[in-house]
Amino acid sequence: MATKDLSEYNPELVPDASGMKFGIVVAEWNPEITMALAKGATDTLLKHGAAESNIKIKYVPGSFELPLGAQLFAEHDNVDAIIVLGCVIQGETRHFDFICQGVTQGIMDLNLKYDKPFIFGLLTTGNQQQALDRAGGKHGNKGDEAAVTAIKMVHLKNNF
Ligand code: DLZ
Repeated sequence: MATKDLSEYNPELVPDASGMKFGIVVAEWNPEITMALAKGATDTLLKHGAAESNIKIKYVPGSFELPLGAQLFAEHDNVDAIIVLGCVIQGETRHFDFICQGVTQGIMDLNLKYDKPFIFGLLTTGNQQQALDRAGGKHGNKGDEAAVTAIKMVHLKNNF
């Protein structure tokens, strides 16, 4: 099965992001990956017109802390959307499953609780190379995809 290029999208279908405010929460585990995701997300938001002053970044220790970091943004800042970025790499134990499940459910719950887009930019890979491939490597950058999704969802909400 071909893997989608995460950085490939039709720019004509991306609304103007000027005036939109974004929070980005980045997990510090696997920093080589997550900082590349953060750069991808930020560059893409800027490319579509977001002001630098309207993009705020906070850091949490690991992916498991992403839902709370995102909730704090929703409660203490007037951002229009929150992007969470992390990378969980499968190890020998079931830790991977529990973290992925917790983050996935946590982010979904926040979307519905706050009536605001919380964008799921979590890489869940079998090894480091697969993560690098999706953090600016041969399969693009998941941060780009998350940023485009955030812009589209804010636009959707603003136009209901
Ligand atoms: C403990 C742990 C492990 C083993 N692996 C990862 C990982 O691959 N990616 C990641 O973002 N975080 C990992 N963590 C840390 C947990 O997310 C969390 O920070 C700790 O369990 C403390 O709550």
